[in-house]
Amino acid sequence: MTARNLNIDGQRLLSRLKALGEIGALEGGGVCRLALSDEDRLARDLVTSWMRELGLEVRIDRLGNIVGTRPGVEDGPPVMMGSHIDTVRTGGLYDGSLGVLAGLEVVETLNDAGIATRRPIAVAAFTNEEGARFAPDMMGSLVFEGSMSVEEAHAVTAVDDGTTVGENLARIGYEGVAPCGAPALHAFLELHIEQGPVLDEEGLVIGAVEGVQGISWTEVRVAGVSNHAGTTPMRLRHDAGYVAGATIGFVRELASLIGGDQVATVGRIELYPNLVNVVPGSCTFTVDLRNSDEECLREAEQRLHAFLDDLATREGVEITRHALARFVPTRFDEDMVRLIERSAAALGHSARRLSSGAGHDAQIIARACPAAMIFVPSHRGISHNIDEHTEPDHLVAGANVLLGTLLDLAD
Ligand code: HGY
Ligand code: MN
Ligand code: MN
Repeated sequence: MTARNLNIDGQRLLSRLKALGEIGALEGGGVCRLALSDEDRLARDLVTSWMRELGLEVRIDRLGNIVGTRPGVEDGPPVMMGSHIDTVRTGGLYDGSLGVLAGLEVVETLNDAGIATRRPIAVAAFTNEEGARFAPDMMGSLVFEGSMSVEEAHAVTAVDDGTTVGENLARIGYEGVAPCGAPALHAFLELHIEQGPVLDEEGLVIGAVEGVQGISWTEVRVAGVSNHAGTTPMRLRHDAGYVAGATIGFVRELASLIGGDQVATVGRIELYPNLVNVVPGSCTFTVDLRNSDEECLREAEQRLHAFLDDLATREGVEITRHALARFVPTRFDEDMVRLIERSAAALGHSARRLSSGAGHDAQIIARACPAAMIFVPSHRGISHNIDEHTEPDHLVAGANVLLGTLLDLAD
């Protein structure tokens, strides 16, 4: 059998996605597999067992990044496929998992067909892509690629229980010994659900992703004065909750003001003491700003900072800001984007180019080697939501485009 008329085994891919989705399964659907949680450990155990069954050499680095490698006819830098298996608290079955499991499916298809590729092939599951529990997002690929030190990452504390990345890696038994940084890779491919509405609305199957928009995450801490909700006249208040509320409204207007594809979200908010009859004395909230244009993103950040400075004076509170994550817009390798388009056309799948609204490991690995992404549609553009859904045919189509593109790169 030649490599050209190979197809992945769709049922096998779908059953692995189902099996992985059972780890952290939520009542009523969806998945909660927060980074370095017990559910993440179980998922890691399952994925590494599959890697070993496929004969891959499994390597775990000091941040728990998992890489399974299949030798090529020649030595040298591998072509890597991969993504992440951690999820947000209200995650779906496919965000991240598809990219890792489709990589395993490509390997098993080549094993079944007895096909050896010229270059080695690797499949990666990067630690903590979501950044929901430990910021920044794409932490694992940042450390794997070398932009973030493993020591810095180990020291990051969780928003939920204050424990560190290092403590949790040790607790779940995934602090490996392999060094991090400066990986030797020939190319990197990530298959991922679009998580937006474009492919679904246009009735297309494959996205050849040209790049990822810029991302700015800020944690804002407000120190006001808690006081009695009934006895404190409005003129005497220093209301931390009001600052959060005003900012939520401000960022919505900021997105319209900046225009284009600017998006803005206050996703996490904690009031203290969070009681019905107490003026909030302190508050912590996050602001997520994104734009495909770096200048516009910078303007959005500057306007947010000016708004908060002015609000602090007017409300008589103290506001401190802490950058949780900051990524400039990324362009993927044009030749690889073309390979993806060619592979989709060869399989007869409708396709278009588009940019990614979500952050991905590929945008970090693109700093170490040529990288690109393949998207498949998200039903009604929904993701980071338990109703996240992608048609099985589309999942299989994406994995076949991954196989075709991988073979172009590995031979
Ligand atoms: O936030 C993101 O874009 C990604 O899901 N971590
Ligand atoms: Mn993802
Ligand atoms: Mn995600």
